[in-house]
Amino acid sequence: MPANLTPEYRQAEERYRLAETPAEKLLALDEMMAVIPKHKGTEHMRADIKRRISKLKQQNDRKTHGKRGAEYNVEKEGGGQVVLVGPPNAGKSRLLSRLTNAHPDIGDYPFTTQMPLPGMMPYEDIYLQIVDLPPITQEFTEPWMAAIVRNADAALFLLDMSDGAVLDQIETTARTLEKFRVSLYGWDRPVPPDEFGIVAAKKTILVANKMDEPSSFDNLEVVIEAYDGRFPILPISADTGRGLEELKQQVFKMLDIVRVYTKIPGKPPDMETPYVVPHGTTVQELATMVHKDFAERLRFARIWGHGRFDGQMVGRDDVLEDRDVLELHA
Ligand SMILES: Nc1nc2c(ncn2[C@@H]2O[C@H](COP(=O)(O)OP(=O)(O)OP(=O)(O)O)[C@@H](O)[C@H]2O)c(=O)[nH]1
Ligand SMILES: [Mg+2]
Repeated sequence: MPANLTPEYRQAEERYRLAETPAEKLLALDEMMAVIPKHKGTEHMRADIKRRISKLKQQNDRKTHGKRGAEYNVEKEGGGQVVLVGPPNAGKSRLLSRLTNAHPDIGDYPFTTQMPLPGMMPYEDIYLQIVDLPPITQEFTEPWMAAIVRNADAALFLLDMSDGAVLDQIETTARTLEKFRVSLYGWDRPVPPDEFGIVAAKKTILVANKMDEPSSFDNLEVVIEAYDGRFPILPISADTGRGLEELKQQVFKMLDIVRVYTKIPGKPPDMETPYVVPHGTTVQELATMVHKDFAERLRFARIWGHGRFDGQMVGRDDVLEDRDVLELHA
């Protein structure tokens, strides 16, 4: 089966070939893994990359006798993973504490947060994962953050709007992330062309925080003027709660996921625990998630949902929409 490798993958492979240190090799391998097309034709290649990654990590562990710097990853949970990025004191941790059940340290000094902290945000009948991160600055940005941002489904780019230098905050954060080959783009705009060998372009909302401060209003005008074309800009106050409902809705939209409820023929649907899947998922793909036997044994399906008549028969390739109820027949 052809591997159909993309230019991004070829670039990462080239970086691996040119890498001189184990750390560079590991970074390139991580990138190869992130961008390699995931289908049957690349199965062996992916296994091989994984093997090389774990071998390098083992060597690394042995060499440093466990003294290497902290490294973290955050396992995905719920319908999607959204990271909080931004400069120090923007209110990332305060926002996490408002949206989720997590209890981060919040402080009026920079670098309060030193390691990732996830929390689960309820949204209607599902949970979305929000991950608080240390700040991003030109002088110091935790190296392990790049992998976490790259691996996330989307980002919230938080700004302290009471700060007169807010345009600098945006520039510095964006430039620093680009050094780690991550770019942020407005989720409702087209994906930008790859100019710098960017490995991951992340869907983003620019979240203008601290709108309860009087100085924030003028600064908001400035940010809108400069960035309205590039990012959706959402004014909020993590303190007063202003804009947080709108934020939740936009996060759900940005993730581009749908909820599908399943139903056994002759029984009422299970409205408690939907499957949360990427928009574009087909009837056949969902059926296979419900039970692997459906891969072969699915005869037909019926859908109750938006834009369909109740119990409409649909084909395997039909694309599911948010809140569809799906009845599978083997
Ligand atoms: N007025 C106002 N203050 C806020 C708001 N959100 C956060 N703060 C304050 O801003 C300071 C920084 O908040 P944090 O949540 O710790 O900021 P952070 O972005 O997590 O900072 P780092 O962990 O250093 O990156 C704290 O004193 C918060 O109380 C807000 O909406 N309005
Ligand atoms: Mg913090």
